[in-house]
Amino acid sequence: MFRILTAGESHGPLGSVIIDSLPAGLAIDIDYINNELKRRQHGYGRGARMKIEQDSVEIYSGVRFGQSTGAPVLLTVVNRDHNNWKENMSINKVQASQAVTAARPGHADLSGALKYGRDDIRDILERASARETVLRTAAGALCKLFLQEFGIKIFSRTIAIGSINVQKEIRGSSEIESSRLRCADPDAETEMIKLIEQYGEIGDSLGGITEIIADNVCIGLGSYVQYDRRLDGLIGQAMLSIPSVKGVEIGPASENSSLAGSLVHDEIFHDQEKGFFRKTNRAGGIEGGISNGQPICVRLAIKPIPTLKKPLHTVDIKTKQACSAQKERADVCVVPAVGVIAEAMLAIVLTNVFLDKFGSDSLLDIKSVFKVYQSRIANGK
Ligand code: EPS
Repeated sequence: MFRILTAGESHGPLGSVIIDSLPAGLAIDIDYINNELKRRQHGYGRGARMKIEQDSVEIYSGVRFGQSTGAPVLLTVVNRDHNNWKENMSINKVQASQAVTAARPGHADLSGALKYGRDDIRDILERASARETVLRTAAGALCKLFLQEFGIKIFSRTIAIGSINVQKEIRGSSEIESSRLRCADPDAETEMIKLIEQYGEIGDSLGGITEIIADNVCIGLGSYVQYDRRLDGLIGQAMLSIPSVKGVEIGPASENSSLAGSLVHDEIFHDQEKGFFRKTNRAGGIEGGISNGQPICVRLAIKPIPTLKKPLHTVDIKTKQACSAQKERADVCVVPAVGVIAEAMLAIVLTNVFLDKFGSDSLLDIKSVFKVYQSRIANGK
């Protein structure tokens, strides 16, 4: 079974990820993986931490002479900021540093400290931190390389930051990649940057909406036969596991909920050249828990991050006295970064269901099974 497992604290020496059951024979392009990490770090509204880190991977297993071998792949990413945290993150017992006791509303701080019985919230926030998503992005980059072998490409773009919405329908373009907010609407981008500046000045944070699209996905990934094999369910779980993501929609789901069924469902057509096809994609590429050959479209509602320079009211977990929440250095807006992380999560989910359908040991074998399947589908059977 394909799976990934990460380890590492935000200010620990490094993060690591094991990618288990990646098929053998995949060309591993380290520059591609590092570029994905760079894309995740990019984005106006990130805090000072992103000026310290220059994320890049080291590969320790599962790759030989530039190709995956089928063995578990171990990737690591160093936290440069660890140099400033050596004492505070010591593995060995040292003189205790100042414990964090003021829980931040909206973070894992209070529930985590109570659940794990810790009296220093740092034990919670170090692992709950979104720093962990650098490792998912690295694993997702390998999955993207795998999916590209079958023509599947994944994009993301910013749709809204705070109350400012993008008006243009552009995706996967160089404009998005060069935009500071992954947004190809320069007017909206200017307004968004102003808003992020304003919120940064007053010590507040901003959320938004991002869209992720997978193009050229074959028909038949996922299944309706069990609840935990439904592709939309798997995507929902993966997306909601990204810190700050609080809502997921497949296709224009909220809009569909207020329309008549006759206006929502994508009618089916057939001709010699195209085979079965649709003229619309209101299902967002998934029907009955299975990919239907249309682009998979996912939108995410992202909450404003909970670490605020303008702290909220809370309680000290030690003294139980009212106080202000812990002030940590923080980002103002993470919407562009979430887009890149969500691309990685979609790639991880699609790789999983793809390997489930077409086998998982050798890229060569998977390609031949895929070819036979594609010709059966092309014959409409
Ligand atoms: C994060 C807080 C900030 C973010 C961090 C996530 O880190 P710090 O507390 O060191 O300033 O920058 O994100 C990353 C380090 C990253 O690589 O994305 C949090 O509390 O979740």
